[in-house]
Amino acid sequence: GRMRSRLPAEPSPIDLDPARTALVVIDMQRDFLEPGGFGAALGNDVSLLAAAIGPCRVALDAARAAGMLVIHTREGHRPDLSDAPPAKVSRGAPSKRIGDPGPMGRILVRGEPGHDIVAALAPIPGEPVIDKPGKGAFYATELEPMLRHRGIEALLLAGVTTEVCVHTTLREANDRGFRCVVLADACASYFPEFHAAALAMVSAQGGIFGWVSDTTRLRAALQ
Ligand code: TIU
Repeated sequence: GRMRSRLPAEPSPIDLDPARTALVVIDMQRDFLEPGGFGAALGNDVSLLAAAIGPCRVALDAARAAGMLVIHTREGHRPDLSDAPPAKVSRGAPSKRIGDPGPMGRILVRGEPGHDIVAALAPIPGEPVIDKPGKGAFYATELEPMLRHRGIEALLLAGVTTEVCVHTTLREANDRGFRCVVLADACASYFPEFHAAALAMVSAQGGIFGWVSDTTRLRAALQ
């Protein structure tokens, strides 16, 4: 990659230095993408999230080739659920609650098969994985010092779901001064209308939360 890349985006192009930019792939876990996990237990059609897998792979390949820092996140809890707020565990009327046994192990629990990142997007050696108890990747994790130590000032965000964990992380990052680009096609939601609205919210008002681009434009910009 070149020293700086101009990425076409909404509401305006954004200049990125690959050495100071990180790709953050959020919660591309079996628990959200496959039947029998947390997403399905909440009553969702998990097949809607499959659309993000290919674009996440494009983003990973482009970021890796450009020598960018790549960070993966996973939402989940300790086996004793001591880090799970009771309000989160007891909320709603899911078919299975956090910690209950399912076909991919205990729902949303670290170390269980369902907690794994889908095989197509497996982290490679040298790529940090952030385990987070909340929706945002900054809350109760080491993500911020990890980024600061490496001089990162811009984030490319991908993963699921657009309006929940991607947006929460985006808002946390924006308030901490990181310039954020959401890669629209590399994100997905159980609610297509929420996906569209969440993206529109980012770039409205001159980019109130940041920029929206996609993996086609990212790949071209980083070549
Ligand atoms: N339910 C839902 O849309 N999302 C989550 O619970 N977590 C993430 O977005 N990762």
